[in-house]
Amino acid sequence: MSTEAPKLSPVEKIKEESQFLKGTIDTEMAADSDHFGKSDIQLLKFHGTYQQDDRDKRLELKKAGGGKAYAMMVRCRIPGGRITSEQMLAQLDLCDELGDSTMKITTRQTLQLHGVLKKDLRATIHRINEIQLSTLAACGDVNRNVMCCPAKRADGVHQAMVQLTDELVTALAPQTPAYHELWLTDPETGEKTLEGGGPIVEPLYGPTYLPRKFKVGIALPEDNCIDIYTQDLGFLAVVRDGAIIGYNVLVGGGMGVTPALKRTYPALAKRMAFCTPEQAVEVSKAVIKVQRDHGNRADRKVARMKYLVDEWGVEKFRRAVEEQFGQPLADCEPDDVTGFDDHMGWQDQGDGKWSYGLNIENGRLYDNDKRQLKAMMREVCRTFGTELRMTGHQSIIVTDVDPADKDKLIEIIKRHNVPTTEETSTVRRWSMACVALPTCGLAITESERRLPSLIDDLEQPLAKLGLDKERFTIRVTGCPNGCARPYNADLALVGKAKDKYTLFAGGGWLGNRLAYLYKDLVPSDQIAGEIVAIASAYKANRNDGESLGDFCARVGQEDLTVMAAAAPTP
Ligand code: SRM
Ligand code: SF4
Repeated sequence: MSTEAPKLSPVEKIKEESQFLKGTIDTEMAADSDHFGKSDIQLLKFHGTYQQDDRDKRLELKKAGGGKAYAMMVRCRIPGGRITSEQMLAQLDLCDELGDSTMKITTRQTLQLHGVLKKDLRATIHRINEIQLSTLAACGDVNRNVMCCPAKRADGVHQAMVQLTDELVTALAPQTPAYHELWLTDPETGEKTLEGGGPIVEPLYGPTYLPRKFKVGIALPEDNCIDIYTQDLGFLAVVRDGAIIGYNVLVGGGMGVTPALKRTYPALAKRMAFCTPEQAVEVSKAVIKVQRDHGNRADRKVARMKYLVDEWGVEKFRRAVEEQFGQPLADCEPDDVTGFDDHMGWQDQGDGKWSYGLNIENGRLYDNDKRQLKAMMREVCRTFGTELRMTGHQSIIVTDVDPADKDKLIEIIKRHNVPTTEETSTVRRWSMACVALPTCGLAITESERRLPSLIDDLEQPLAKLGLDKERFTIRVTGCPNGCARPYNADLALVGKAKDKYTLFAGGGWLGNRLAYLYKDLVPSDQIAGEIVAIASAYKANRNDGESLGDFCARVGQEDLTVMAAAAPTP
């Protein structure tokens, strides 16, 4: 048997030779071309930007003998989805001036601009930093945006979670000065135009960073709105007498799968150990170091930490973490996920102020003749000037609303023809879709552009079945990578082939169970019928108080197929 170490993936070499993510981005940026070369595309991800092309235009451009309509996606890092009104206004200006005039609230509580031309990239990232936001580590083989329950509450529990979020962001951020050199320095004079940047060392990551992307989330047992079981590293708050005494640490969640490769699969995180609030940052560093040193750097398809956790088993993984941490950790407390609050509608903050969660369909902010979401957002920001918080379901919470101003907020929303949360059907409110076409280079099918009409087709039949108030998640993605976390939803559609989807059932809104493959290659125009049949079977056969996902999980794929075929059409 050969003892030779497996050949490293090409991305490892790019990282190693990049001088801490500098590469030749600067030279390429100065070049005339409308797009970046292969190596720099990989490095740019760490700086929060992806090179894409408008896929709606591919055919037309090909026929005309031209290239591609290249543009950059620029993603911010917005810990816990917290953003000021000024920052939101500036982002909206950016999307109009340098982007494609729309903005996307992502499934990890942050914002994405699309359609930024290469020539405008430096100005875009520079302006984002001017408003005290960053794009560093929004993508790439590092820790990404830290998710945290976005509810604004006057209690110590939520404040402690926010504090941990910020501590993690600082502790796990890359230190490379390349970011500041590239985006925050005047290209002509070399003068620093914004402060920042450390020495050329990465004490946590080292020169080749992590084998793959890494994601952290913080949740409460009764409120798993950030989907803790899908994170590489999750901190589940353990609350006693109204205070967080520590966290159950979960490791090795992840959604991505390549169906043709049996070695890939979605996985729920495993409960590993308990840590105190004071230990949490060092524990997260220890977990990252274990993945840094032992994660797979040869095959990016199995490089996420979930594969290491599974290969070793959680006990061996825990021992390695404890070794890095320098002392043993306590066992998990019994606390586990029991609820999920999407924070939509009015919620009392407990300090005399109110928060209003507004459902933003698939997180897309745009203006057209029918709806003016951007204009609405601008007026809300200018009128209230308060902090906004983005949710893990691609929606937004306006915080700190005075009770006397509640009607004013609703009036602004309605005047821009945006449905209030109360006017939004339950099925629409609990659905979400990833970006997919036309910008995502990996999309196989439509997702964000398909879901609204699918929901239109479901609303009436669900009402006829008396299920219009029933809460269940429908999540759609344009490929199996799972950006809208489909594999733990009640129902999910995953793009598999042109206009065909795999239908999954049996996850649940709690997020702690994987769904099973119900039907493969369902044509787009048959999806609504399939879902209505499942809903009808659920109506006829459910147990008292049973949710849709629980029902599907209980009966299983075969029986569900039979029941759905026999269920009356509403
Ligand atoms: Fe994602 C890749 C969009 C959350 C799993 N994701 C991509 C790329 C960058 C496509 C690419 O690599 O070329 C997509 C850009 C599309 C576009 O046009 O903007 C993309 N992912 C998104 C967003 C914007 C979806 C959305 O509509 O909100 C989300 C941005 C989150 C953020 O702000 O950071 C987004 N992606 C997720 C999530 C959900 C989560 O993190 O909670 C997942 C599943 C969890 C996980 O990571 O396992 C996810 N994205 C992936 C994967 C599969 C990773 C894997 O382990 O196999 C890829 C492909 C890859 O990395 O190779 C991917
Ligand atoms: Fe693109 Fe696939 Fe992610 Fe959707 S799930 S954004 S299609 S990579």
